[in-house]
Amino acid sequence: MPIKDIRMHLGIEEGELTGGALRVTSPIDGAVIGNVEQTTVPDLDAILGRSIEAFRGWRQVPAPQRGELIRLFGDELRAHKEPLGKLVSIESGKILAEGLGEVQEMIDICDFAVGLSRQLYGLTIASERPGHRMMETWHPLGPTGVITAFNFPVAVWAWNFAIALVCGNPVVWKPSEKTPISAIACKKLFARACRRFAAAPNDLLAVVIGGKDVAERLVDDRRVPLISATGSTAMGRVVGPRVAQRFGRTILELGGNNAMIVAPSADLSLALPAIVFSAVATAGQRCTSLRRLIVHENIAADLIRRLKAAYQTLKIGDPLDPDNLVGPLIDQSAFQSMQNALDQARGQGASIFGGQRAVQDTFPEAYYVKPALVEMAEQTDLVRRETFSPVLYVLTYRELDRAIEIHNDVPQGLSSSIFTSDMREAETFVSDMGSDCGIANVNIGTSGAEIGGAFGGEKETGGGREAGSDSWKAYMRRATNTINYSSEMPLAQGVEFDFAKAALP
Ligand code: UN1
Repeated sequence: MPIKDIRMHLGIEEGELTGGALRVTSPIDGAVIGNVEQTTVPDLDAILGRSIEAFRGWRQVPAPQRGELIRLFGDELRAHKEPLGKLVSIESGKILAEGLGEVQEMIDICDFAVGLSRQLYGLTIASERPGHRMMETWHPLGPTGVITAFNFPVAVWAWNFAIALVCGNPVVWKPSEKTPISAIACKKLFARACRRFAAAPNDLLAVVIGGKDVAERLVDDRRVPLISATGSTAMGRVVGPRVAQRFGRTILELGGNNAMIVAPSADLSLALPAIVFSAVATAGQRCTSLRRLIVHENIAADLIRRLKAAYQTLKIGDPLDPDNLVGPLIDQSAFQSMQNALDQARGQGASIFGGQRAVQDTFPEAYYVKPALVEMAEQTDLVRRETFSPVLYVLTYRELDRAIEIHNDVPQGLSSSIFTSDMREAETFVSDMGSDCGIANVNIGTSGAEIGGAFGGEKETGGGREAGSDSWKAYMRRATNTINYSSEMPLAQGVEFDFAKAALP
């Protein structure tokens, strides 16, 4: 399906992709796929004003009805899964199966949010005073700023959007400058859902396309009580303090340096596909991509041999061709940082398999690479750093305690896994003494999390949680209500306050 057909299927007008100042290229071949208009700072100011208006109306719509709008949006996504998945592949470079998977992840979170819209539960709490009742109520927060990265151009936004909307918050979305067309498409699909839903105010969703100036303005604006930002730790270091400065809230989902421990009892017929998928899918450009393999020394040689054999046969090329499993890196700078990391590893005595540029003859303007296996003698600062590309460092261990120590000895804390058939090892890994990450898996890889769980991680990963479980609470404000239905006015903590001395009229 050529881009023109995709555009038409998704309801994007030709004029929306021409004449703008932001040139969008596909990482598949470097071809220009659109020139998109950017949002200016004054535009953003007006957009935020309209978002506040939308909030005033939307918070009055009962939550289960808000869920109905998300149900309709989920229907649009189901109906447009194919063209949207293709667009995601074209704009981000991930293989089509993963592009479609990303849209499925959007559909899943919509379903979750529909159910959630009837489950925004608060607690009731026993009051210490007679004739009193305490309860918690959850209220919409206000416009939610969502900043997303190129690697998951639509799913991560959808996690935030679907939940924010049922919680009663409009969304102002700043997608990556590398993937704005996917965002425009999502806006079109949401507009279709809104047309089938009379109670939807205008401006429940705004897409702001632009660079640093627009992002900074969004982050600093007091009208936006919550900023949910996904991207690098460097970005989070700027966003976090700026939002904190105005006492706003953040959900930060930043870098990962995800590891897998492979124990002697591991079923290697399961570990191998899990490693390959986690390390090379999305060309190693997932937050959850597997970056470190910590293998027991007794099985390391065998596992590395089998991994090399698997890596050798991986088909690299056009992500729209179903034969290929590895698409391109997003751009030249991603390629350069991968090569820099490999050069440094070489300087540290590593043995490197793969890592070279691939299919350059077919795609001279694009950056395809052979995924790399890098055997390191120890975990150096280079290994502790996240390089957003398919580089898998391999380390060995003798005792599980040491493996867990190596595992946790990185600044990031997103995803982790252990392959073992030993129940003691598995339970230790997910215990208080085990992985320090937000996601800790047993006998599956580090990537490809389901939306039902809370997604996010610790340390430099930023601490935020998105998607399932009770992540919704971050999108609402909690009020504690104490209700007196007695005819007395007792005070808490048993305080005796002699009102007679106050001569109340
Ligand atoms: C991301 O890379 O920012 O767990 C999100 C996964 C996907 C989401 C990744 N479900 O790999």
